Amino acid sequence: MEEKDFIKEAKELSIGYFITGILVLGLAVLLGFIARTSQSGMFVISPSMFYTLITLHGMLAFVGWGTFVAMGLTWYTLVKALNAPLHSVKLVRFIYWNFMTGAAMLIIGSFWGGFAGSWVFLYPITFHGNWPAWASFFWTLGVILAGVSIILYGLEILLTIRSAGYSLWDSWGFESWKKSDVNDYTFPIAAVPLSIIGIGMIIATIPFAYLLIYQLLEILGVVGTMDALLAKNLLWWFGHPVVYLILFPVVGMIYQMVLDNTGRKRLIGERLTKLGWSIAFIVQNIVGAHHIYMDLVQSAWIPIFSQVSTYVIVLPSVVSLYAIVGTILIAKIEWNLITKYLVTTIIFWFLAGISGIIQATMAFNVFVHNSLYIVAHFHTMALLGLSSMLFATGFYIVQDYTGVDIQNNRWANVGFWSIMIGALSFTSMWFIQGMWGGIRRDALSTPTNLTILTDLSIPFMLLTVFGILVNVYLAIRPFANLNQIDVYHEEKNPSTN
Ligand code: HEM
Ligand SMILES: [Cu+2]
Repeated sequence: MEEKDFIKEAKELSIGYFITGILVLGLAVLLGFIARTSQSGMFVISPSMFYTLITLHGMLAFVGWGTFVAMGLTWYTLVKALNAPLHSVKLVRFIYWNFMTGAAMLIIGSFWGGFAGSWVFLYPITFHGNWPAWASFFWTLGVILAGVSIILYGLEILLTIRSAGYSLWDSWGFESWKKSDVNDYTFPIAAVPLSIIGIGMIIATIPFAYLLIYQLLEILGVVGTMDALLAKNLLWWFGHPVVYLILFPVVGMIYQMVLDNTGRKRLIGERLTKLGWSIAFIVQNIVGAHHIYMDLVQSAWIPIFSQVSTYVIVLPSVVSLYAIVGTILIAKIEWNLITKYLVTTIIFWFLAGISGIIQATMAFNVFVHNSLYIVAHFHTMALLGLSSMLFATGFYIVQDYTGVDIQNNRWANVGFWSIMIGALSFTSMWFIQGMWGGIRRDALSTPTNLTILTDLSIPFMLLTVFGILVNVYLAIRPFANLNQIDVYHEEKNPSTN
């Protein structure tokens, strides 16, 4: 069957984001590795260099790879699920270039200017480091540009859904409130998480933008200082949902891939799943205060409310896991590198969810706040879990587009197992160190840190970095070989003449 032009176009756009993002990831993990090696004392960099490196590592890995590629792979998933063209290809290109400009400013501000306020740069740290004001300015402006791209991303999703003729309420899962028979549902399930994150990001980015613009004006000396607690609330209002900017598109990709792969039209438990998403529609934007339980000056109702709402937001994850695993179990899924990454995502999404619930519970948060336990939790989620699905979808599209076989490349399994073994090992060490009292962002690695585990983690981090570089190679190699393509296509669809 001839592929529709708009699907091909969306695929090209998604590939552009994916290839750019995976190159950024390759650089980001090298920085993380250098930082950890310095903690182990093998070769020591200055504390200010250490903080610059982890600041940039966090921003590049999380935003430059994670959210950027999740956004990029959204285009293909959305168009495929709706079977309708994007609202504006021009806007999608603008989002890309605007984001790239922001990333360049972040790199200049930190590498060159020495900005090292951590990737969340909690107010007012921007004003108290040993870096010049211009570095803070570049950093803040870079984040603002990324924020503008994120708002436009949300808008483009909603406009695409509208121009395909669907109701937005249906796209947010509310169809399940009105109709009890799943066969009456019209909105494709894979686009539901995309629409939820679209509206979620438009709402979440506004308070954050206020904070950023305020900070920019403060750097310029136009306004005075802001209340620090208010600033932290504005930051975390956005800071938690931005994690969903990776998770929700990834869930959409999983739905779409499971349906395509099993040849089914619907998931098991689709009504329950849509009900779950309709709850996420509201709750996604009112959980962020669980990051500041330890700010004891905050009115007590805020952390209590946040703990409850965080428990509630677990629901869409639980019903999604049920729907995905159920569908895979009753319909046969083809077992290959790509579905192996998909299943890995499901496993670590679940496991990271458990440590997430622990952190979200105040009684435990007292012990793990700002410890390496947190670092272990989000690397389990972002690296082992979500990055796996970004690899899966990215590889799938590149393979499909170029016709070059990635999944049977002899390096493919080397990459997969290096990342799995390496990252599972080093995150486990962080979990133990965190429970032992090891604090995060510690340039000097204090004695409470079980430093033996810091040393032991180095070979496993090296293995992970190696695995990621293998994946970078696998992703870009097909473009070097474009004249040898079609071998894969022919093997897959032998010509019928
Ligand atoms: C080979 C893979 C990776 C290695 C070796 C690595 C290493 C590190 C290290 C050493 C730190 C500092 C921890 C501390 O506070 O002591 C860190 C922090 C962090 N990492 Fe990674 N990481 C990897 C992959 C990733 C990925 C894939 C993501 C996101 C998608 C990510 C996101 C972050 C973030 C957000 C921080 C916090 C930075 C901050 O505190 O400002 N990392 N990582
Ligand atoms: Cu959170």
